[in-house]
Amino acid sequence: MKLPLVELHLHIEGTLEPELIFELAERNAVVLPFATLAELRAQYEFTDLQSFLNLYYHNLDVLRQAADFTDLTRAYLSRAADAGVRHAEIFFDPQAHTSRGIPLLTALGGVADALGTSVPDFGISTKLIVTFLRDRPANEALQILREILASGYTIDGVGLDSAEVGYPPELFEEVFALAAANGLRRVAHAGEEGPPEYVWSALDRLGVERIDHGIRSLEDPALVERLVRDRVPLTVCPFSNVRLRAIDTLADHPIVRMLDLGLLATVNSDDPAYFGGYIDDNLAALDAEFGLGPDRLALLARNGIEASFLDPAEKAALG
Ligand code: ES4
Ligand code: ZN
Repeated sequence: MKLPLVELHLHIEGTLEPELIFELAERNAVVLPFATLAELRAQYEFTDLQSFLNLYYHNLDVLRQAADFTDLTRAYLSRAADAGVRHAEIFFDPQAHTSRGIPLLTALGGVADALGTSVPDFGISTKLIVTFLRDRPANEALQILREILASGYTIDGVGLDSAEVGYPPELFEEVFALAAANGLRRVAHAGEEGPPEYVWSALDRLGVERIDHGIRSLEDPALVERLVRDRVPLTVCPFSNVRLRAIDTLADHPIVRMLDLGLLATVNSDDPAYFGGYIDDNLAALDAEFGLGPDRLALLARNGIEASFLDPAEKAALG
């Protein structure tokens, strides 16, 4: 029996596989700067977060109509079902689309359409977390959140992503306060490339319930103590950390140390089309590298369930 997996750190835009880029380019008559899949794949060598983000935002140019967003999301759900994912809390970056002229509700509507039938079609329950690009103005994020709240679409939470260093969480206090006032769950990328201070700020100024990545928290023992005490989940993405050079090699990854410290660490895929695999691939590689064995693999699966935004009865039903 496959472990019941929960995916808590997955950018839907980061599941755009090279084959689908070419298919959508043809559908929408977009001229790509790459002639072949091999030429595109040759771009997937990253030196840091920004070098990845440049390609990630660029490739999104092929997503034009609501159906494109639906197809992208359904392709992810299909792959996730194969991995044993039973519940996914999915990030969606509105500004990656509005900033290039795609209407907010075209993009959001297309994703929401696919999520609306994820249980009957794929056996996966889902939540939708709208993530704001921290390297764009907080006012723009506020405007988009207000539009979503007025739109009739239901979202479950808000998050913060994109280039981290130089864009501390507290810039988004007003956005997160509005989200909290509307009953939305709150998460933020912090401590990916940025310092432990950004993790403190995400917790104390934005009131986030989970930290996305958070690997640099290990540099600050007082922060580790806080995260352990409050059982604040960290959504860790090993392949991402290695491919974006936050960690040298998988053998250097601190996931086992995090578990040993008592942190509520989970394993997730981030941008699987870019980083070499999905949640099952991440877990298999960690198992091969560290000999996790069935007990620690099961612990990681249980941590994912605990760290989710499901209610207690739904958590119990999963595992
Ligand atoms: C991201 Cl790996 C990562 N970090 C920050 N922002 C992102 N957006 C998509 N992937
Ligand atoms: Zn991420």
